[in-house]
Amino acid sequence: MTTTRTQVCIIGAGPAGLLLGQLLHKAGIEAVILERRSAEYVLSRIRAGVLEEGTVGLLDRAGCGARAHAEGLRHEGVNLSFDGRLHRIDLAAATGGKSVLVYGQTEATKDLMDARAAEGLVTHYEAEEVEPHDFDTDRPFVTFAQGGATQRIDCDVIAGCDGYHGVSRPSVPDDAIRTYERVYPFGWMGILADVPPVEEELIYANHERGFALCSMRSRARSRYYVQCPLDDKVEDWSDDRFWDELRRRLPAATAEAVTTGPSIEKSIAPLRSFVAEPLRFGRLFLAGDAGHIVPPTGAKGLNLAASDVHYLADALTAFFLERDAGALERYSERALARVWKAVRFSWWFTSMMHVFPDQGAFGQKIQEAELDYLTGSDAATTSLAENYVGLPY
Ligand code: RFL
Ligand code: PHB
Repeated sequence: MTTTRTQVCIIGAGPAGLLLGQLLHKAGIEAVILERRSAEYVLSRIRAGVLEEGTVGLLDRAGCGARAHAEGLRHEGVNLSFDGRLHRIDLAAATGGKSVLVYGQTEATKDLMDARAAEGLVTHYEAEEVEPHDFDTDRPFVTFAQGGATQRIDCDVIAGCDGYHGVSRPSVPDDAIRTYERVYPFGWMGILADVPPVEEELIYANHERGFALCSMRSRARSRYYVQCPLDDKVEDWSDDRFWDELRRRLPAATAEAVTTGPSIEKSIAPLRSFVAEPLRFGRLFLAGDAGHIVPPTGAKGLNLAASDVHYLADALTAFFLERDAGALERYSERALARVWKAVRFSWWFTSMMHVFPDQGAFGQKIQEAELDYLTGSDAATTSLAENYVGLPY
């Protein structure tokens, strides 16, 4: 077995792991990343599309923000559709000029991967049987297999950035962790197509047939979603069926303006709220989807991964450069305070926009009344807007 040493062993090369690697490198702290999949596979997962200003700021700090600024679409508003009409929320007016940046997770991930490669930093892709050990001591290590050989990385700290299905969280003894969960009784069927988006800004649509979302990746590439039953398969959704269903859930004028075209990607995502507490176990730290999941309705998942990484990079910098072990102790509490607010927002937005099995005509009317209130009240609009653009760190 070959043994090497680093300061931080990061498990997972998703946005959380890659961003943490860059921020640590900028601070002069060494890190190695272990990723189960190939780089191409990681880049083929179509996921988030909306970045908060704080997330873009972190990409800048990591030296990776240039393309996001050049190619991302700055949105100062977002649309809500309900009861056959479209209502624009002016995010900038409600938040003193804040906006969001529409820039695909795959692009941000690629920028982070490219920067890592340019600096010659080590990432082991297709690492198998990754396992964290002895993180309840101050000499943790991680083992993994590659090309049939087992390798060991000795480190000071392990960062579990390996997503919801990763190995880090399950390595923690059951009695040291508490989890909170809500599974929603529906999923999102998503489609990517090289057609111009129907509107300049996103549309979140409440409809009695189910939720729909009109999003985009660029002025020439659209990303659309419709709420679907959990047991639906991608094969159940021909392109024609998808476009018909999407249009039925939008106001008539918007539906008519939808440009359809062949899909280039289709997938179904289940919806879940999940939080693990705490996010620290001795020298093992969870960040991003490894520690919490939100339904995509508020576009918060990737942004929360970024804010965790912000707190974790700060704590690790204080630990390694200033010998401040207290910073590590405060990480979980600091990160979770922001996480729970985003979990609350995503749950609330999901509850207001989707058709639930038991909601009936009464439930539909209550949702419409809430949306009417939300769009008619400055206080309620401001509350939605400040959460949507992202709460401060
Ligand atoms: P990731 O992206 O899941 O990356 C974890 C990485 O760890 C690897 N891994 C392992 N590596 C080594 N050993 C193991 N045993 C491992 N197990 C796993 C995985 O291969 C992977 O590369 O987690 P990370 O970095 O925390 O990032 C989180 C985000 O990816 C996620 O929160 C967002 O995609 C959620 N999300 C959205 N977030 C937003 O902020 N805005 C959005 O608009 C938004 N839209 C979405 C979304 C997620 C979606 N899906 C499919 C769940 C839309 C959808 C449809
Ligand atoms: C996306 O573009 O994939 C997207 C946008 C907003 C969301 C979720 C997903 O809330």
